[in-house]
Amino acid sequence: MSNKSVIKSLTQRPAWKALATHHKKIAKLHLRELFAADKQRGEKLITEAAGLFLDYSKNRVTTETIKLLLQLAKESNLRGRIDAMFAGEKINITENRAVLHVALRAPKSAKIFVDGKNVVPDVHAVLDKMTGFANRVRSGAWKGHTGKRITNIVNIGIGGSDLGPVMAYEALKHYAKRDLKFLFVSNVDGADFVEAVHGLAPAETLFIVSSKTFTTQETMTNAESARAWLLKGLGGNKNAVAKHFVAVSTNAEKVSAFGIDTANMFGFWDWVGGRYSMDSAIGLSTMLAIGSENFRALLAGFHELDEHFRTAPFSENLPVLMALLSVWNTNFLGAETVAVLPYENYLKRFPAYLQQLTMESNGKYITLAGKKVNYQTSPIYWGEPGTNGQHSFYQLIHQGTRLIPCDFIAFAHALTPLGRHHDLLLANVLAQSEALAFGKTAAEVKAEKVPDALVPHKVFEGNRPSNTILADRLTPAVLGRLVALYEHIVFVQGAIWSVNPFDQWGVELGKALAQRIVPELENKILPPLQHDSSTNNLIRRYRKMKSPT
Ligand code: G6Q
Repeated sequence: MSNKSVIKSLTQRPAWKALATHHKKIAKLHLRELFAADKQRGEKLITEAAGLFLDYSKNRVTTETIKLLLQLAKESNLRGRIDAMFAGEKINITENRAVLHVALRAPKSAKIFVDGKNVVPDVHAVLDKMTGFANRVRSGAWKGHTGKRITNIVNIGIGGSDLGPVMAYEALKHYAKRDLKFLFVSNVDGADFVEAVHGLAPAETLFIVSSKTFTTQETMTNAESARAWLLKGLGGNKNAVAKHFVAVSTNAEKVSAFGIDTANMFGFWDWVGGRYSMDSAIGLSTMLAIGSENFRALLAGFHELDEHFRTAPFSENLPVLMALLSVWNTNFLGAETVAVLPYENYLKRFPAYLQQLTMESNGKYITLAGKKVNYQTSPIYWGEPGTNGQHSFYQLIHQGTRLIPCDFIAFAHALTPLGRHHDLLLANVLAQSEALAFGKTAAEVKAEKVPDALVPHKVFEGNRPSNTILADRLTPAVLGRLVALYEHIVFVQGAIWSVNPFDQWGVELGKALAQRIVPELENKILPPLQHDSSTNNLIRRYRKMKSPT
């Protein structure tokens, strides 16, 4: 099927129809029955690539379900879509852009073209520039305005220019240079900035202003406050800015207007979407923390998973299978969310990172053809690290009225082994997926001599689907593979649902309305308000509350 060929709307694809019929047939099947019917199921519905082992046997599927889902991928022209992305075609059609985060981690020898130009040398030139800078800061060769070495690094950015860096810093803290302190400021709420710089010495502080556009309200407001804080702390000499501010951006003009020397600007390109940018120069704070070798290992991990995604048959392809299972759970089993549950404390920000990646990408009701969908698109992704979640919201996953498919992520080795902790952690993750799948019947509860009145409360229906991903240990390379895995899951979901995962028009309206409201809050004289009666009233009330006189 060529990339240009017309794809039927999703519910008209033969495989979709077949899946709907198939669903009726197997909807009542319990995971207990599926496992009883095939003693080897847990050894069959597995796949492994790039050091990630995936057990998807605890999903409510049969081999027929998988076959039909693979057929759906084919009818959705997934192959064509993948090839188009890797070939640098402008698949982000609403912004007329190529989508080439895969080029950010391509080896030097690779050739990836956008508008006839190989972009790989540019990618490596920026990486080399980042390396030179990171080495100077880490070694202390880079000095602040007063000659002191840098000990605090504050990344200022929001959305895609924040969530990746924060997540990666937390995830790879074990590999970080501990005499450097890293802080992340994103919110326009002044508390974020004030708390981040609390107790920091301006003479030892470096700000990285990370903004693709260099126009984002929150980031520019925080950057201005940072500049004022620095200048106040260093006696007001404007020359200090060049030693304490660097920028990651695509907008050299605005960077230079801010007072940052463009020699200290690290660039990227319009074919890198914000939420796909943690492995571009947006990862500068990550490289400063873990060093360039570890950063390159992270990129190599991404690339390994990219190659797997690009070349492995769909039936063994981790992102393809996980995406298809999520389509099954969402569109046929009616699941509304996916819980991502890493049993690795260093991954505590991974669910937050995935929220943007998944929901900003596929939270769309308009198809590539500009039509409204008649099916659900992205589920809500959320989660917390285990075992903490077990003592809060897992109750709902086990006995609530909703179906919550779970992705469990675990590692064979702890980065910080401590007594029995790791075996206990792993016992818990394995127990959770077992309990969710198989539950506990009334007969089993009664056999424990539970009083009759309590029996229904102690029954677990089970039949709750989950995936388990097991890897050796959380290294930079493994983090790269995990992030790439979810990036490509999102890509496959987008291809099935026929939406564009690479734009985000849905964030624009609120931004524009806020711009309009700012003067209505700030002006001394209240301008005539032309909102609805609720918004008008809230504006008046806020003004009164902030200055009662
Ligand atoms: C991500 C989005 C969005 C973006 C931020 C920050 O895919 O585009 O989250 O990253 O709005 O934008 P700037 O980097 O331009 O400041």
